Amino acid sequence: MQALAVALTLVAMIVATIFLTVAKVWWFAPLASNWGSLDTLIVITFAVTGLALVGVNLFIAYSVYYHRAQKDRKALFFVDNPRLEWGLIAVTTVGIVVLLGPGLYYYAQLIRPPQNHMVVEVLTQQWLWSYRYPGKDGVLGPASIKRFTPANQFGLDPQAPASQDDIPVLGGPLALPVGQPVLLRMRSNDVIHSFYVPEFRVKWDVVPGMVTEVWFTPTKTGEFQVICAELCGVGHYSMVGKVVVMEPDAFQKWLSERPTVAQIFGPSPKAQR
Ligand SMILES: [Cu+2]
Repeated sequence: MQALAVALTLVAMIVATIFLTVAKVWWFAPLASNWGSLDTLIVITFAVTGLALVGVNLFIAYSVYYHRAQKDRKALFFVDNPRLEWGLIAVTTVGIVVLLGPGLYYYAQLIRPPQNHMVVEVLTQQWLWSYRYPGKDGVLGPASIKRFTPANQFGLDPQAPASQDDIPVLGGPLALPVGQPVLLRMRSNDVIHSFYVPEFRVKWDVVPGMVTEVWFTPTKTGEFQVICAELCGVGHYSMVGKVVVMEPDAFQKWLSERPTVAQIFGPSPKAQR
């Protein structure tokens, strides 16, 4: 009776799992970037791990019920079974190759931004998302944590020529033109954070002491949320930012209305000369 209850519970779990997956009860947020391939990757992962989950649990349910303890029944003992072991090795190998192959293919794309990408810097700190646009020269001026002050949270060098036209946006939002590949160069002022926009299928760690990069192309206009996906202190839950994807004209207008470093800090002596 006990064995039957355990076996039926396992079968009920398998049925519920398949139902929740096929009915898409918990599913991806609507896609708003070029990374639809990531959804394919996750579905492949669900298929491989799902087959393993169903197969293993059905086998356990079968074993628990049909080989339950009974009077006068003796356990069967055998030392090894090479055929069974080689079979399991083969099945596991196929599973790992199917999981790893598409993942590596996708990763190779993820780390190579297209030629025509624009660059935006992401600066994280407890518990704020900030951004910096390189301005007309397309070059981000130097920045260092050593220059950090409450008035200069990006640690910018306001004297550097490349900094003059940079556009810092403390506290966001992150505005982006639709259809334009963007490379995020991300750094942190304090601890590890993680840039996560579910609709973009982008989740990438921001690590103090280094610059991490990720790229994507937003494909839909609208507002999205950046969520910090790395537990980063007591304010982690509130580390939410806004991303606004605009038509290219609206984006250029938005950007031209933001003050540049030269306007915020005053023009540098070098630039005046
Ligand atoms: Cu964070």
